[in-house]
Amino acid sequence: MFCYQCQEASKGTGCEIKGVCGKTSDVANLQDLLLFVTKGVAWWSQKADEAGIINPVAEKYIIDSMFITITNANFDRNKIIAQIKKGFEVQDSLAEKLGKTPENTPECAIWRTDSEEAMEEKSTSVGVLSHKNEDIRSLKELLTYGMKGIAAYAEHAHNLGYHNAEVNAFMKKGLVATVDETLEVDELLPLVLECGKYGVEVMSLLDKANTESYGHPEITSVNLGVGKNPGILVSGHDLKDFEELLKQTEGTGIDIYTHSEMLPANYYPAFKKYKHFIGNYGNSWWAQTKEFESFNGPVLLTTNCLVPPKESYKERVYTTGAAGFDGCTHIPERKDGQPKDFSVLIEHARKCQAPTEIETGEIVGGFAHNQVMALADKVVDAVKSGAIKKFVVMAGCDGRVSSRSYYTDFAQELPEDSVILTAGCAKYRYNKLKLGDIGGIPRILDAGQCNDSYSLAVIALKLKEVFGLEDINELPIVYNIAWYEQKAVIVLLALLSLGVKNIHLGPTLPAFLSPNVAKVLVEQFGIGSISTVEQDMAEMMA
Ligand code: FSO
Ligand code: SF4
Repeated sequence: MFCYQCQEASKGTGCEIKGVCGKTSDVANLQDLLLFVTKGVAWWSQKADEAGIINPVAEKYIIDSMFITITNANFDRNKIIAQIKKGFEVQDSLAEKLGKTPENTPECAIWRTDSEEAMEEKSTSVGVLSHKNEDIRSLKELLTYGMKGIAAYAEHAHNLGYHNAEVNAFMKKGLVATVDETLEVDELLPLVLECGKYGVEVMSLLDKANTESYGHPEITSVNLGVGKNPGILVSGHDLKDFEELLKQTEGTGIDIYTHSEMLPANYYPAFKKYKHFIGNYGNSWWAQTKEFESFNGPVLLTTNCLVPPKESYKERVYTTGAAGFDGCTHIPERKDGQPKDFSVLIEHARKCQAPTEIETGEIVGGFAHNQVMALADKVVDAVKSGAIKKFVVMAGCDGRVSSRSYYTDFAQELPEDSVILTAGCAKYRYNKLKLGDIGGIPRILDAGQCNDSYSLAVIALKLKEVFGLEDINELPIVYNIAWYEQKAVIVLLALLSLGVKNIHLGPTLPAFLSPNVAKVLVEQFGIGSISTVEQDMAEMMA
């Protein structure tokens, strides 16, 4: 195996024996093969588009498969093999509809086998290192990881019935580009930036899907304590799953709590009406090894980030959608427009004790674009009067490494006339600090999940308009972003495509950036790493 797609890549270069995330070498290789087959599906699907054949099954397959290969989503070998086989079927059906095999068909579009052994063997030769030139490899992987992020957001939008044909078309174009051996660095770079543009598109689509389905997030005090009933804890990002579970547990005596990236579900009007929705339990994804234990009841992972569960609570872990783990019960997909069936979780919860309280109190969130715009006058006045001197975007992901305490310290040390704009699980490094408010505006404004970084961009663009500025970089906004997995990659590319410059990215720069590609990002976009809190503070607050 060789994988370097996330921030925790072993030794800062790549995992080669086993993933730091817990992914075994065979699963890592099979994920590479799944991507290979998905590229074949993209190739056939593009040909079908050219021939005017509508093929939504292929488009959904691409999104599902890319999402499955995201860090910490799916560790289930059998599920990945089944998805590879499904890819062959999707390819065959497109080939049949087209009638003849076009010329110059790439290997990923014709390779087939029924045997697991042959899959294992092939899987070792189609991974990241199959690209020999390190800059080409770097750009193709950067593009691939950006598209994995797009896939995740497209999947959530799809589940709510929202689609964007242009995003789907770009996914195919991007995937096909990764198997085109003729493309040079100067042809791949624009594709990476184009990927960012579709990142904005897909986040906008998901924003529309979420807000039209569940209302605009609003300022909310989220309870951190627990009730007396047994509960189900929901993690991941999928709001449709969350809604269906809320409905199915109503009146059962089972309470519902959010964990990690599901926290922002508390901010949506449509979910507030459920009395058995108690609040948020615990912190960001990596704290689950302790917090799932003390929760006592079943846990539903709707997406990543799943840490390989300990035996002590593994039988309480359920997965659905792109998430999967060998030995954990998987809740099947919706069929014929019917909701998912969560009855096994509900039955399980009945036999469990109520959660053990690990904290009490409340945190405030719900500052997505609509809510912030409702406060626009206040915000603009505070900027004009000098009460707010800087906005600091600290969005992104959290992770396990101890050096991430940098972000807690950074938030704590920020001058009192600065406001943090956040989204994603990165916020757990500072969202429980008592940073106070500026004239009623809290100093930490949480817009929501990582995809709600879109809200932060909307807010920035609106402020640019209000202040009559030419360039988004003239705003008193600095960016100190933490990354972990591939959704943060698309958030970063999306910001670059909006023209945002001088983003600080930490805690370390991606291992998949070759020195030359990193140099381009530094020269063209001023991307920088982080150093010490003191030094970065001096630079960013200047
Ligand atoms: Fe975090 Fe995980 Fe949302 Fe990621 S829970 S790390 S960027 O999946 O997607 O922020
Ligand atoms: Fe390693 Fe990250 Fe890849 Fe897991 S996802 S194998 S931790 S680089």
